[in-house]
Amino acid sequence: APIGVFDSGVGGLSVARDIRKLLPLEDIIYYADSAYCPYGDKDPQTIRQREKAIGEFLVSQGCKLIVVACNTASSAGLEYLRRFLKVPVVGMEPGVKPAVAATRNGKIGVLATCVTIAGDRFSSLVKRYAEETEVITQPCPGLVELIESGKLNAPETEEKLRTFLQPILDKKADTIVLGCTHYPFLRPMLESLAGPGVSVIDTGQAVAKQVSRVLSACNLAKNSGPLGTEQFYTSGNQTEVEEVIRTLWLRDNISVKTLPLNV
Ligand code: DGN
Repeated sequence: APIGVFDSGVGGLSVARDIRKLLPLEDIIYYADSAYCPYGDKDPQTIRQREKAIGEFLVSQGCKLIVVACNTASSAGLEYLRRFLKVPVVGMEPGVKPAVAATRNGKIGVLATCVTIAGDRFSSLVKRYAEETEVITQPCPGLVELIESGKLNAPETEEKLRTFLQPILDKKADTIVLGCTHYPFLRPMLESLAGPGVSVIDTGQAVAKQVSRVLSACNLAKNSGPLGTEQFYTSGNQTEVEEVIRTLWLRDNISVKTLPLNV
C-alpha cells in the first residue's frame, strides 16, 4: 500500500523527497491542492474541509499512512483529520526545538505562513522549547505563489526573500527555521542571502524518520520488492502543475492527473 502525501501545492514535495530518500521501496501518492493554494490566507475551517476531502481520497486509494506535508494544514487541522481517518496521520511542525538546540546566541528566526505563526500549535511549541530564546517570526506572503510558479531562481523571488530575511538578520539571529514546506526549495538562495554564520533548519528529514518509525511500529513498512513508484494528483491546472513538479522532482517523465475533489 502507498503512503499518501499532500500539501496546498507543490511544497510538500520537499517532504516527499526526504521520504523517498529514506524509504526507497515505498510507493507514494502525492496530492497538490493547487486550486486552493495558498492555504496561508484561508480560514482554518476551509483548510480543514480540504484536508478531510484529500485525506479521504488518499485513503480510498489504499494509502496506509497520510502525511500532511504542510505546516499550515497541520496547524489548522491535524487533530481534526485524525478523527476521520482510520490510518496513521503524520504532520509537520516548524523546527523550533532543533533550532533552539542549534543556536549559539539564543536568537532564532522563523519563516512561515500567517496561519502557522498565529496558530496554537506554534505558540505551544515556542512555550515548550523556546522560553529562553528570542524568536523572531516572519510571515512571508507571496513566497509560496512564486515557488508554485517554479520561479526558484527569479530576481523577484530573491528580492522578496531578502525583504523577509532582513528583520531576522537585523536582530542577528544565527539560526533560521523553514516553517513552511515550500521554503526548502529556496534553501540555496536563502543560505547565500543569509551568509555563512547562519544555519538553516527544515523538518523534512525528521518527518521522514517519523513516517518510518510509525510504519515499523504498525507493521506497515514495505521491506522487500521493487523500488517504490510515485503518482501525482492535483486540483489545479494539469499542465502547469505537471511542469513545476517535473522541475522540483527533477524528473521529466512525470505525469499528473487532475482531480478537483469539490467539497
Ligand atoms: N507548504 C505550506 C506550508 O507548509 O505551510 C504552504 C502553505 C500555503 O499554502 N501558504
